[in-house]
Order: sequence, then C-alpha cells, then structure tokens
Amino acid sequence: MSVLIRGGTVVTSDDSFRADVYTQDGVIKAVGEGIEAPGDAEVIDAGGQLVMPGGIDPHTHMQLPFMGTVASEDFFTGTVAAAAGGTTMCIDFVIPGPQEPVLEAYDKWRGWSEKAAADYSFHVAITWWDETVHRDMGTLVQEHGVNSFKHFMAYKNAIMADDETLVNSFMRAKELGAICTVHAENGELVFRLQQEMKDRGITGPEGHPLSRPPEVEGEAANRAIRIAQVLNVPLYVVHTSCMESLEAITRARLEGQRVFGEVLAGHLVIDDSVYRHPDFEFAAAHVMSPPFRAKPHQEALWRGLQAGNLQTTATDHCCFCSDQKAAGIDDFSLIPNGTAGVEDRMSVMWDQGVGTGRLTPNEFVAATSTNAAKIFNIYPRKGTVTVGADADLVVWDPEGTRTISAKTHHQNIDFNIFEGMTVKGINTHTISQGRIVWADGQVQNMERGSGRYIDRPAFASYYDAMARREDLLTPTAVERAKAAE
Ligand code: URQ
Ligand code: ZN
Ligand code: ZN
Repeated sequence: MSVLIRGGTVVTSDDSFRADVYTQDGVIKAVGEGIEAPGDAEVIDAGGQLVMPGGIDPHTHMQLPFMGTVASEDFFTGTVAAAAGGTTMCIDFVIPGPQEPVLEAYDKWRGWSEKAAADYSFHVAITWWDETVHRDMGTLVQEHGVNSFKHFMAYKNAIMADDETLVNSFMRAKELGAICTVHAENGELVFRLQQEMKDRGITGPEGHPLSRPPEVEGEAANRAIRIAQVLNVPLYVVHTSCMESLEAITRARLEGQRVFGEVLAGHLVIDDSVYRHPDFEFAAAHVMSPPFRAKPHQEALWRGLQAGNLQTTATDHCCFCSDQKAAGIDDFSLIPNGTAGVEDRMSVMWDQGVGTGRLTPNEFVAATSTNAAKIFNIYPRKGTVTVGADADLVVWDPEGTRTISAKTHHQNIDFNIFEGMTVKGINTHTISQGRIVWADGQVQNMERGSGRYIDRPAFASYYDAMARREDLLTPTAVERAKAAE
C-alpha cells in the first residue's frame, strides 16, 4: 500500500516548502521534489494545496459513561468522523469511578477502543487515592505506554479529585516521568452555586454558566499550577475557557514554570448567549464544562494562542443526543455535560485562525497537531511530515469551503455546535496509517478495529534527574524545610 502526494506545498509547524510526499506501508518514505513512485502507488494531485500532518485531538471522550448515560459517539464512529475532518489521532480518557481499580478501568477502556478505525491513545484519570493507585500508575507508565494522568477538580460526589489526591498523584507522576493534566474548576463552588441557582428557581440551561463563572475556573487553575510549582512537576491545563485561567497559565509561564494550556475550538468561537436561547434543546445541547463564555474571553483565548501561552487545540468531543440532554429538562445540573467537534476542529481553526490572520499556517499545524505530539511525547512519529513518521496526513485546500451541519456531519449526535457555519479551508484528502480514508467527500478504507493504540513513552530522563535531586524543589520549599528542622 503506497501513496504519492504530488505537487503540494508541505506545511509543518516551522517550515513551508514545495515537495512531493511518498508513503509506503503506513510510513513516510520520501519528501522532496520530483519523486517517482512505483506503478501501483495511489497518486493524489495536490497542486495548489497544502500537505500537513494529520490533526491530533488531545481531548476526546468516546462512549464515555457519564451522568447516568453513555456518550453516543463510540470509538469506531468517532475516529471515522475525526478522519472525515482531517484528524488522524485522538487521545481519549480512561476515567475510573470512585474506588474503581485503575488497571481494571484501563482494561475496560482498551476493550471499548478495539473498534477504533484510526490511531488513539489514553490519558488516565486519577479520581481517588490509595496505595493500589500508586502501584497501578507505575504499571501503566512502565508497561502500557501511559505518560499522562488527568485530574478532574470538578464533578463533586463523582470523579472529583481533592487536593490530597492531586498532591499524591502529582508526586507519583513525577517519580514516573509522566505529565499531569487538570480539568480546572472548583467542584465545591460549582456544587454550592448549582444549589443556589435552584434555590432561586433557576432550573433551565441558563443556570449552567451561572453556576460555573470564570472565577471558579481561575481559582482551580491557579491552585493546580501552584501545587505543580511546589512539587516541580509539569502541568497541562485542559479546555482553558476564560481569561482567569489563561492569566494563571501566563503568569506561571512567564516565571519559567512548565505549564501548558489547551483551548477548545468551541470556546474560541461560541459565546454564552447560547444558554439564553428560548429553546431548551438548543441551550441544553451547548451544556458542557467549562461553559461557553462571554465574548471578551474568546479574544483573550485567541491572544493566548497567538502569544504561545496556549499550545494545543482540542474538542472535548463528548456526545449526548437531545433525548439524553432531556434528563435535565427540570434541573440543569442533570443535563449530561458534553458537546461534539472532532470532525470540525481543523476547518474551524483554519477559517477563524488562518483565515482571519490570527495564525500562520505553520502556527495552525503547531496548534492542531505538532504541539500535542511534542507535549505527549509521540513526536516525530506523529505531528510532522518527515521521513520515518507515521503516514498520517491531510491534503488541504485553503480555498475550499463547506457548511457545517448535523444533517451532513459524520458525528453520531443530532446536534452540531457549529451548525450553519461556512468554513473556508477544508481537507480534500485524509491519509491514516498510509491509507486514503477521505477523498471526494467520502469516507473510505476505514475498517472497524484497524486503529492502533499508540504507546506514549515517559519522559524518564528528565524526571530521573528531577526525582533524585531534592534541591530542584522550589527554593521556598527547601528553605521552609530547613527552617522546620
Ligand atoms: O469534563 C469533561 O471534560 C468531560 C466529562 C466532558 N464533558 C464536558 O462537559 N467537558
Ligand atoms: Zn473536562
Ligand atoms: Zn473532557
């Protein structure tokens, strides 16, 4: 199986140049001008188009059991929809329930994901703590290619990690050479504000953003960043949605702390007016956490992306159809939280990023693919166009347009938060593992189960040094310890 992409302009995160790309057996074999391919190679004429690394979405939840139901998108339909929009790898989440053995949860998710049709990997959430969790984190890093552990600071009485769990897990991740990620919302405040809204008789979807104001996110982001600072462990803040958490990330990065920020395509283009729509289905379809914010937050997030204080874009693709969202018809806190986006992220980011001059094509590649590959340690296997890399690619028509709609999308959900948006900049071809899986507006060659679980190695070298040298703790911590002697 070989593909020759001829006549395009290769765009990576740091370079743009005219070159053909030849792939064979799922690997990029040659990048250069005038490549002659063997007779049986499939040839794509990429004249006037760009050839970029396939998108990596570092934040999806296929078939997630959550809030009394299960997300409607599974690992097969979700990876197909992703490829239809130019994303060739998703990093999903294993989320153990309270007291659920971590390795058992991991095995369960691995079973569900066997149906995937494109490559994927898993962050593993630490939702509770005891010595078995400490042990299982080691097994996951050393035997299962996990190098990132998630912590939900929201969702009290469900999967919320308290500070004790955060500190224990962050220290264990550092020992193992793994990175910590957080969903940064103060779950205690959310719980209290939800009750307050209902006491005031606010039970509709408009109560959702009122119970999770930006300050609730800013507090948690800052707390996680400070805990990571004291423990000297890198931190990745998922779905940064507002100025308050962006400011916390920016301050930390200005001080040289290793903090990364992720922003969702949805949070960059959709505002909180959706929750005041008179139609319950429409408003409820937008219920996700953190909620969509008032317009000034979007401009701040774009500036964060442009300034390099936010590194990746994602979707938090977590689908619940209208009949599932209806669980909260009388109480917004019962509306399953989640929205879709895995099929539209790439075009929305090009249209609103490159199309408006906010991002260069190279910055687009960094934000939709390369940075996620680097942060989660699968670069240059993924996230670039170079000999030896996996043949995950998109052929991109910067002049092509399409209008986004639930009527035509491949996502298994009856709503699209980008409904009606006409985007300029579309993938005419997607190549996944060296197979052409999207061409002529059609999915092709996507076999159920053909996706691979991608191991992500720990950052052992950096961490071995860090874990051994006490003096690398922040000076204040060392001074405090000396003073206490
Ligand atoms: O919080 C998350 O990331 C998961 C549960 C998806 N739902 C959401 O509202 N973001
Ligand atoms: Zn989250
Ligand atoms: Zn999520």
